[in-house]
Amino acid sequence: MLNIVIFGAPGSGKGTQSELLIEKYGLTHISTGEVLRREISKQSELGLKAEAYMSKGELVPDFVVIDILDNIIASNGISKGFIFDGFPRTLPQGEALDKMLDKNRTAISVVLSMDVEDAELTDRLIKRGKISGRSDDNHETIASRLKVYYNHTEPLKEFYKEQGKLVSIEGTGSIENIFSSITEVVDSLIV
Ligand code: B4P
Repeated sequence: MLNIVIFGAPGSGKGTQSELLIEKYGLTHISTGEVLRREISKQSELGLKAEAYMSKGELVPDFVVIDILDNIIASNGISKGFIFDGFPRTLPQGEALDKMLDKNRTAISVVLSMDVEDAELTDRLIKRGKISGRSDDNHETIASRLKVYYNHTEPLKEFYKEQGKLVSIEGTGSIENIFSSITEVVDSLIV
């Protein structure tokens, strides 16, 4: 199985590159952000809880997203592999993911860390907000999401570096060129 974690700050291109990866490698895409946004649009109990955090740029509590992940992995059974997009975002989520995969006798193959400067991240998210109308893509919320990223998510880099799974990807430039650096890494794992 090929299990890819696509990792990076908000706006670093995780969702964008995941779409290309699914198409090329036929993996099952798991985006916790998308799952949560779907629940918000349904105004489900989970969605209403999640919205309170997301609209402020905060992370949804670990136990909520870990539970979501556990259910998705269990209901998908054994596939060709997964792309984890936007999960894990905290150390406890990283530890939980290792356990969930281990339970299914598999493991993370690689963690692709998308490197992009803060000014570029903000610029991209502001642009996306104008098109998509996403309520968390405004200056104030973006600043808080970046702060949350550096405080809670970035420490995971060390966790994966110690496991020998972290690969840094230059995340600035054309979407095609970035994808081509990613496929170089992924193809080297397949052959
Ligand atoms: P996510 O949905 O994961 O979204 P994101 O981090 O904001 O964006 P992403 O990195 O996917 O950017 P994209 O490719 O779209 O999270 C949203 C929120 O959900 C979080 O803030 C949190 O509250 C909550 N959440 C999700 N997962 C959670 C978890 N595990 N635990 C707790 N809370 C969780 O790219 C952004 C823009 O840039 C797009 O418009 C794109 O077109 C553009 N772009 C991409 N690549 C580009 C390039 N190379 N050049 C120029 N523009 C580019």
